[in-house]
Amino acid sequence: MYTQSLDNHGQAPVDTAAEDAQRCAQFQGRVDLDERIEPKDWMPDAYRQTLIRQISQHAHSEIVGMLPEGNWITRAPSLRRKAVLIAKVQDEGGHGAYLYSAAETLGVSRDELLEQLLSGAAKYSSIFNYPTPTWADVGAIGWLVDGAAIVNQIPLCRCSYGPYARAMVRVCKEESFHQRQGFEIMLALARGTAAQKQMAQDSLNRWWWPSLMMFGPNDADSKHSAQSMRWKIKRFSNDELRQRFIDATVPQAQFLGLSVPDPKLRWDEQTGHFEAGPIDWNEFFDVIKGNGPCNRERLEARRDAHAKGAWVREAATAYALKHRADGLTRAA
Ligand code: FAQ
Repeated sequence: MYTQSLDNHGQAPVDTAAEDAQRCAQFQGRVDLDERIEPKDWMPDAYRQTLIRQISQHAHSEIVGMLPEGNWITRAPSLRRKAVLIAKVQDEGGHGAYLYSAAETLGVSRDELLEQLLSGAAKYSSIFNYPTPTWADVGAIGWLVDGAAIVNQIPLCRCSYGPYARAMVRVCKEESFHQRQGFEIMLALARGTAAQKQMAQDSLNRWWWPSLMMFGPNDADSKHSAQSMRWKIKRFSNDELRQRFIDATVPQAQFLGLSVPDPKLRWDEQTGHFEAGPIDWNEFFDVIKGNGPCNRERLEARRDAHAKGAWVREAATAYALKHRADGLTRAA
């Protein structure tokens, strides 16, 4: 399509469609060469919007993800467990903060993103809509949920968008500590009394299938994967990463002496992979539509925390304005 602007000063008309196609081709060329895209670089709008969607959903997941484990801070079974759990939950808050900052480099404001979360318009990971009724759930979250997060996020360290990739490097280091603390809780319970081992088994039963769902729908139903892989935002498909997680985690469950709650799970000698039974996708889609066991509770907790933090934001704004005014007075 030709567009001729009124102030073109008699020059030849600009073919914006052709110009855009050329820029898109150049952009894809940079991606294909594994060059990092930085905030001030030209990028197709759809690439920008895909990143804003994925990074903000990821940030919201970290923030909402503080709630299920935060529930156990006051009831951790020892001072050491309490200190470790506080540090872990605080790390998740930090991950949320880096990710909101990475999203802001794409031209969206943190206030806008928070509004989308609090209004219920934005998605966050399905996994955080499940309850944590026992201490073993804290172990299962660390072992399985952080374990799944690592499998998903290690390839994101090579994502084509620089600020997201760099944030992921630190996040993955911390997730690795989180996964180990979770596994260590499970190990202590699995080697404890019969009741403790049962508690560990029950939590594995609760978290196994939702952890597999974290990787997103099957490849055939994943509407964003093909384009995100062309742009090297995603490096592997949902099913590839899910399989990687199953292959790494089943032997860990065997080491713990716990049973994976999947009667169809079997080792396939030919492929060299564990073959899992079918996932209940109705449950997954129900949870992401807002009908999981804890969706309402999680959003209410976030809204309540946001409202109670209003005075902190007001005080910080007043402080920043005062210092700006002081600076201007000194400069004058
Ligand atoms: N939950 O076409 P795809 C953590 C949505 S962080 C909810 O396959 P995509 C750390 C998807 O958004 C956990 N929604 O989408 C921690 C899309 O909806 P839309 C979070 C999901 O983006 C540990 C639709 O389905 N990690 O655990 C889910 O290509 C412990 C179609 O799906 C990340 O966010 C889901 N599980 O692939 C914290 C990692 N799956 O937007 C505290 C970065 C899919 O069209 C304690 N994100 N959907 O309305 C990603 O890698 C990707 O976004 C996927 C989904 C793989 C999650």
